[in-house]
Amino acid sequence: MRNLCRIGIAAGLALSVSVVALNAFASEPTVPPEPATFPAEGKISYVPRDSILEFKALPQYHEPDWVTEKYVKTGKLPPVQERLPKEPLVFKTANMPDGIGVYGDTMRHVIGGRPEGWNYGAGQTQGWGGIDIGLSECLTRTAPLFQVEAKDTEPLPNLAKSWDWSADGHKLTMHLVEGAKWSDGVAFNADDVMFYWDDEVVDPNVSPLNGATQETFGVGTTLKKIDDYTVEWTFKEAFPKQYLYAMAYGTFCPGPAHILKPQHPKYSKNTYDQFKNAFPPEYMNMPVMGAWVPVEYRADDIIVLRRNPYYWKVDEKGNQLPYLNELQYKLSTWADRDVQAVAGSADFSNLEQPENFVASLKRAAEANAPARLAFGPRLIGYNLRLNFSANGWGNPDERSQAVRELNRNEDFRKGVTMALDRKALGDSLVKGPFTAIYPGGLSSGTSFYDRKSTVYYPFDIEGAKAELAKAGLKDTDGDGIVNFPAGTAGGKNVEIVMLVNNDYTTDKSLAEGVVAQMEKLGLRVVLNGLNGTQRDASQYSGRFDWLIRRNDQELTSVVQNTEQLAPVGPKTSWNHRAPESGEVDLMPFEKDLVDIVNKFVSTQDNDQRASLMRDFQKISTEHVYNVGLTEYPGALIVNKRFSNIPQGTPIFMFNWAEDSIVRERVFVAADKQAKYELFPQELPGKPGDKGPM
Ligand code: BQZ
Ligand code: CA
Repeated sequence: MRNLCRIGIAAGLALSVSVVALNAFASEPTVPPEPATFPAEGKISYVPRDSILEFKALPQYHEPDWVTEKYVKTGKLPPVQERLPKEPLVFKTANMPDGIGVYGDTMRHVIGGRPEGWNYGAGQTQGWGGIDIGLSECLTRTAPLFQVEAKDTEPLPNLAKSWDWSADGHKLTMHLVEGAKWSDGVAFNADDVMFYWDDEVVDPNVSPLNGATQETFGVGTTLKKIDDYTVEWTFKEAFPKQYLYAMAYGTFCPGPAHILKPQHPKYSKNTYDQFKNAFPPEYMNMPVMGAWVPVEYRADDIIVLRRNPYYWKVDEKGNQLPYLNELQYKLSTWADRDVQAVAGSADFSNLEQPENFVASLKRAAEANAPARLAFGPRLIGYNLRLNFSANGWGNPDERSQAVRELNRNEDFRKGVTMALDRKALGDSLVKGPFTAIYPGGLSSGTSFYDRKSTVYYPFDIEGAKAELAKAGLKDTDGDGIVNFPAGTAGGKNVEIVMLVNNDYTTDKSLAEGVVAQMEKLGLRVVLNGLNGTQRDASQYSGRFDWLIRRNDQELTSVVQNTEQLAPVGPKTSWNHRAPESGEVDLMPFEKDLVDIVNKFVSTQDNDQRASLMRDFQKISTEHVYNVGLTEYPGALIVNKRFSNIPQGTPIFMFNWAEDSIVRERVFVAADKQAKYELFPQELPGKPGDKGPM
């Protein structure tokens, strides 16, 4: 009896299991598995925020001897103390890993982008890879904050040397560095700040690079000039200290108004296009506040920048920075950047494409390896983003409109996310402990991440098909691809156009993986592969159904680019914006996300902020606001001859490592200096000159 009974129970169990399988219910949502550990080096030694820099006058100042000999003594430049502000920005020696540096040498970058021109404020890229980061100085600075504990973090002063809140918290008075000059010797002041705000951010016909809009600083926020070195913000919320992050790189980096304003349509006969294109890559010596000025451009070959003789930062001995006389940007590919950095023919790379991990690790492990390679936290992630606009953003045709309606259908989104075998996607990039299952939402490497608040719909192809059926999709002509319902887009097969950045092997690998896995689900995905610049243009204008995009700061730091977490304004979300004339057609769960982000911005209570981000993570992953693909750690590769590279610098957090390592403080010890400078003892010329002075 006992045996029979046991068989009976076993059979019964088997039967019940198969019955459940037959119904093919979607597998229950769960939390993502604990990611594997990997060999992360470089523990960060945290420091107090105010141990990094200060503004103060010093008893004396110095410059490279050749600048004195060749330029000051010949009357081409005023003495260095006249080229510095009353109180320059002083980097504190205690925060410099290798202390006070010496002048000389160059840092050789390799980039995969190409310069459109120097008009950053009107949306032109200079090719990325740190070139715009070095040229653009912004009101505040956040990248070096990776070394400051999250709880006592506030953006660092930069062009804004200090700020005060009004008693009611609705006004913020900002004091600008006094007496700083553009690289052509013209004074920097509030007119530069106001031109950027009024004529590039608020002007609806201009979109600065990295997409700042008025809503980036809060709906209804205004800014006005008080005097040459004082501006005043007015906010709807009280004490929205969060916006100090938006005043850092990417979103508040003013250009030279004395050069830009005469070309702006408000002050000239130029069209907006003519304004945007008024400073092509060939236009040399564009005035900057950054440490180096472009003096040479050879298409598809190289951009060379030379030290800015008016740079407004010094070390505690009064040495005017930067220590490095030159930066080079070799115009190649992103993959080549890794190869050249480990080989020693270039000096820097953010190792962010897993396809290069093994070869880079091998080369860097060799005894005579020219470069140091150190992994940081898992902060590089990719999302598949669905265009949620059903009211005209990007002017969709009938097919694309029908896809957007599907994108807005939660059953459809669950089907898509459950059809993804994320383990296979990660393994297709690199085998080993690096990649992790990433359902979407905040990066697991950010301090706001909470795995238990992250909803993960596990890989379940049958369950995914059942979700598509619930969304009303059937393969009515039996060719393996589901069809739109009759009367929608002609009842044809569902075809989805997916925008991808062709400049990265990783973007293409993931895109091909998604296409293959969606085919099994019964969706036809067609790739639209464009280079970075064209991809950005198509994405900003909403010309996509689906988009594969590497995560930006809002998901890797939360406090930077926070407005990009949800459609808090007409043009803040990556995948849901307003059409030219109209509102963002928010879905109910998106309204919840917008509320959470707005609350996050206007509270400084750390516990409440952490709780709000847990709510954000739960709602955004439960409703599949974006479809996570994979995430993994990046590694910083820097040539061993450089000093003052902070231990454990992440390649990406508040910003990229080109910002976080504070290049203006990096130096090469005299006995290690190489003869790589292409314009030794040269300084930038006048704006528009062909080359160095
Ligand atoms: C880092 C970065 C510095 C942009 C860019 C590029 C653009 C995107 C993104 C990265 C490159 C490098 O990223 O990949 O390692 O050097 O430049 O800006 O992907 O196409 O639009 O957001 O930062
Ligand atoms: Ca079909």
